[in-house]
Amino acid sequence: MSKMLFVLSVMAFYNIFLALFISVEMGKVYGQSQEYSLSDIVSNMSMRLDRMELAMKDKDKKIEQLEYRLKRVAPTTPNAVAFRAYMTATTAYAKRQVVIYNHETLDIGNGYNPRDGLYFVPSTGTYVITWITVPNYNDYVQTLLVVNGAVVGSSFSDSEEIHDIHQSTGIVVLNLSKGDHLFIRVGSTKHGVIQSDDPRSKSAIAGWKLF
Ligand SMILES: [Ca+2]
Repeated sequence: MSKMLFVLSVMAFYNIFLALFISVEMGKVYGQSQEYSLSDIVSNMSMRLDRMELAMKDKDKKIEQLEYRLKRVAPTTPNAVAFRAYMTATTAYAKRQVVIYNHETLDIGNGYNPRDGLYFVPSTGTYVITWITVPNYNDYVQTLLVVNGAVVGSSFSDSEEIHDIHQSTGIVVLNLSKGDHLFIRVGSTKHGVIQSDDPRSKSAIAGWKLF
């Protein structure tokens, strides 16, 4: 009986040992597979981040190159309009006479005529019109911007009480339609001539279409 008990005890001990051994080994394998899996994920994410970082650097470089090219290439607008002309000599104008800026330096849109000082609007849009008037010493002159016969802007240059030049600049932003015409004319207040001999400042007109 005791021998039987001994054999049973040995068998039970063996079974317990076997179960423990298997569970420990399986635990090792399981643990290792968990470890590999996490490591793989981290490694994979790290590689992806590296690739994304490289791609972003590449895109940054391309954006930088495009910005550089944009700075070098002048914008081209099919409907661009701009003009500028100035007076080449000091001229005596009567009251209400149209001022003629006889030297055209720019006329994109072909709207300005340097022979009569009239500007015909080549395309409808919002425009900036500006003009500089330089009075002679001790002179004064009012100049007006006239569009389709209506005064829409005024500027007054006044050196009356001093032997000095006090030029004035008028600037008007307005909507214009194709075919409208405009010019600068002398107002009802004036004394003397409009100067344009001095290279330091010339009487001029300029305009451009904003949009
Ligand atoms: Ca012209």
